Amino acid sequence: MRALRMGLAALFLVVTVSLGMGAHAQAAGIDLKYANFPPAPTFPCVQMERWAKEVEARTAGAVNVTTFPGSTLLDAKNMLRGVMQGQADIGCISLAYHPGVFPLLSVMELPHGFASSEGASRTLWDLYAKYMPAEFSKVKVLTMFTSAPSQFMAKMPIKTLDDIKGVEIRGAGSLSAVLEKLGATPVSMPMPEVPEAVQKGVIQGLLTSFDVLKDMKFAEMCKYESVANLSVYPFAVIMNKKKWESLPADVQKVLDDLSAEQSQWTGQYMDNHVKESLAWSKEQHGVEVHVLDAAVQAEMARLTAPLIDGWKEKAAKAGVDADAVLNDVAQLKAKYEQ
Ligand code: DTR
Repeated sequence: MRALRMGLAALFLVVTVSLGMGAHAQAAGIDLKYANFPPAPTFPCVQMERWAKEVEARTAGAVNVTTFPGSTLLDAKNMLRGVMQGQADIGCISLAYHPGVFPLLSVMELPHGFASSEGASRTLWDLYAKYMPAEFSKVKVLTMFTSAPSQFMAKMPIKTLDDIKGVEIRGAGSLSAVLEKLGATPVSMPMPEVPEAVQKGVIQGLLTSFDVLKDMKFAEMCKYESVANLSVYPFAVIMNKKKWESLPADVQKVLDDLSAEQSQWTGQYMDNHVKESLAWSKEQHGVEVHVLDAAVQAEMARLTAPLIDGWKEKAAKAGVDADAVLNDVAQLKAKYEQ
């Protein structure tokens, strides 16, 4: 009897110890390959490293994330397909690089006048969570975020619309359309190709957020910065669907619980980093920063407003309730940017 009791106690001990090893014990040894397209110092890669660290910590080391910045595993153009086919488990995509593929969430490329990456990133994530658009049905979305508002960085001063008339400037997707409406000559290409295009004189400048002045060294080549506060660029971090389905429920929960937080973290990081990058660029490279006059900014808003109608038409054709989505964007923007 005593022996039986001791045996039961030993069994109880074994069971509790193995349960106590942590909820992720069953998941030990999960390796995830995370691909990113721009260089390691840029914000999409900084947020990738933060995400990897958080996931490893929150799964008590059961999940190991190997990161591949700078197109070392997949480049910008192959990212979406590469993740769907499983060349990488996770990848970061810039929605603007895939015109027509995201009829609903491309709404975030329109000139809504977001003042911060945090406000725009949280709006983007809430929109995704509310609509769960079919355009992402073939992948698992882990998080979303946006760049900060887009500004001009150029080889020559830009103070009026005349200064960009016919000038070759880089913008991707809807940002190319913005440039076209403003009378510039838009040139579309993924971010990693832009430094060489500026160097070779293929383009005279670019339209994106000021973080790249430091992170991609544009401060050396584009000495004239103009604050225009044009559209943000939306990004999505996606995972191969089969890989996602193969993960234990407790690991899936850790990743799901991180989504909204990661979106906000990235927005906050970006907003702070833009300030830091501008200060560094002034100090190290003596860049000149001009805030476009209110009248010029108002004229830009007037010229780009028709892009919203263009989006509505395309979105409606894809079965999106465009007015409802635009209404949500306005409400979320007001909520997150009060
Ligand atoms: N230019 C946009 C968004 C963007 C802003 N900063 C970075 C840094 C690295 C890659 C992209 C971006 C874009 O090309 O997507």
